[in-house]
Amino acid sequence: MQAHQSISRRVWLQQSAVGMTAALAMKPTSLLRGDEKAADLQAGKLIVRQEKPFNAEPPLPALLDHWLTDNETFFHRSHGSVPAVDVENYRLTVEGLVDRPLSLSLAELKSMFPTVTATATITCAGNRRREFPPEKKIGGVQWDAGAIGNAEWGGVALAEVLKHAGVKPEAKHVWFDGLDEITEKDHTFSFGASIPLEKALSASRFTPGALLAHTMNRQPLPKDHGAPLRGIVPGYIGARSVKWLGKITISDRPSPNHYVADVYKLVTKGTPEEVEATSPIYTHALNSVSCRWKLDSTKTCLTVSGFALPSGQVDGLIQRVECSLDDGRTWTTARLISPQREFCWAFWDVTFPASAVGKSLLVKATDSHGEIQPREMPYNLKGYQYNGWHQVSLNV
Ligand SMILES: Nc1nc2c(c(=O)[nH]1)N[C@H]1C(S)=C(S)[C@@H](COP(=O)(O)O)O[C@H]1N2
Ligand SMILES: [Mo]
Repeated sequence: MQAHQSISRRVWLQQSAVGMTAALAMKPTSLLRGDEKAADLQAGKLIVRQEKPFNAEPPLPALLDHWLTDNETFFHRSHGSVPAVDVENYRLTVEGLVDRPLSLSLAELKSMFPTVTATATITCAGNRRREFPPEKKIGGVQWDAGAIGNAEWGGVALAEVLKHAGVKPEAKHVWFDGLDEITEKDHTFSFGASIPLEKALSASRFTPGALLAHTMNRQPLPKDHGAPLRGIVPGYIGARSVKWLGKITISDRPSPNHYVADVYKLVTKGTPEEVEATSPIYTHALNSVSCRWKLDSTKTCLTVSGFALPSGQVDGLIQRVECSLDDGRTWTTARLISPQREFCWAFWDVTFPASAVGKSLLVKATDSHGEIQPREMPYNLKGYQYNGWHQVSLNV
């Protein structure tokens, strides 16, 4: 216990030092220069935000290398250590308000239900946390904007498994429990999440409402990303996509797990009353970020590129991405240059005369549900869902 505390204290100190420098430098301009970040990535590096548990994000330019993020480039976000799962004896259990509780091996899961794939962007609710004003001293992993990635997930539709188990009429929520163990204040528990049953049973044109995934970009799901099986909930914050999934429980209420009942809520004071009265975050917010910029060979044009993510509602697409070099007085519309798909990010670029070098650039997006990014995101205690206009200084 003693050892554990001193390690986490050291990590915390390191982290807050990093957080401070970053936060001070973030406003009004970003620390992140496109070329430095690309060099980092060539060395095969993720930016480690925390060693234990391992939390890391790619440099921003690397996000744009492929619309489907390489598994090696995909951010890692874990609240505890990666559990050692004995795949031979692994069972997924389904219990609670069902007619037939299930206990399924991986082989059974794969053979009993059709294989489906879904392309979905997963973003951590804490992505861009360090852009909240530094005086608010928001704790937690100090993410820049790289805690996001897009992948083709393969597995079975959760709805099929639930149909097989037979969901009782009073059921309203689906709980997920991971096989990892998290210790906080002498209390050990698993990571958990829940989603409304309606989302679990829904299906859109491209994807089931939720997936039990065992592949990521057509490769076996990597250990760090939840092998042998994880939930994937397109359109929802990453915290609802439970890795190392061990148990599904059908209930008439949301999960009592810490990560549903106490955190991942937009609260400002955090009193028990406020937390209790606030519903859990489900869908992720509309967002956009500029990730790299480059002068052309004749040094007459500067091209800026980035990603934009529609809010996680069904059928959401990015409608418009706009950039401003004059603090939001005038805006230039960017081109959308990638596939556009529900629950997925889109890439964009915009070209300015070279005189843009040295200026500060703002970006904001609008989606097909009419959501528009706010200039600033109102404060919340845990620093979730930052989606204020992203600002960088264009230094080359
Ligand atoms: N079992 C378990 N599942 C988990 C987590 C965790 O700590 N334990 N972290 C969640 C959070 S907060 C996010 S953002 C995503 C990150 O998924 P990734 O590490 O594959 O990028 O996993 C989610 N699922
Ligand atoms: Mo997260």
